[in-house]
Amino acid sequence: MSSILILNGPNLNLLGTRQPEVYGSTTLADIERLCRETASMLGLDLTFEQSNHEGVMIDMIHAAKGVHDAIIVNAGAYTHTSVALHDALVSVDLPVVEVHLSNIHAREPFRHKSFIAPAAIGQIAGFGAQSYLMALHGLAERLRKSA
Ligand code: CA2
Repeated sequence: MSSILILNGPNLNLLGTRQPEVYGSTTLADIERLCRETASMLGLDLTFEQSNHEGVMIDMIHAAKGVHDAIIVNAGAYTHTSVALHDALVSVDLPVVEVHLSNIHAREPFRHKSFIAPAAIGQIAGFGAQSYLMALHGLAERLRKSA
């Protein structure tokens, strides 16, 4: 069974509690539940993590090597700032899918740049919690083809 790490970055623990006009009323716990339902339907093992700390996220990415088969990452605001997360994702040599709840390209200019994108096989943005489920479907197909 393929194993996927879903890694969430800063402030995503606040989802559903503030700024519902931007991020909706779905909480991170709701997203985790939906991801677990989809993963079990697709026959994927799932680890779901969140950290507000860049270094902790980097440690989790390093620890994924040899344990998980792919990473789905919503790096939150670190998406737009972190060369270190980019380098960590490249270093583990696993398929990475970048996800965002909002369409970062339709928001403020400072959100248009992603340091994660060059380390990823693809980016899904703008579909709310569905972005994560689409990433799981895409990876399931990719991992099935490469098995
Ligand atoms: O759209 C996304 O998924 C983002 O990664 C969410 C980040 C944002 O910085 C990125 O540009 C796009 C923000 C995470 C959630 O932040 C909250 C802030 C206040 C209340 C609730 C959530």
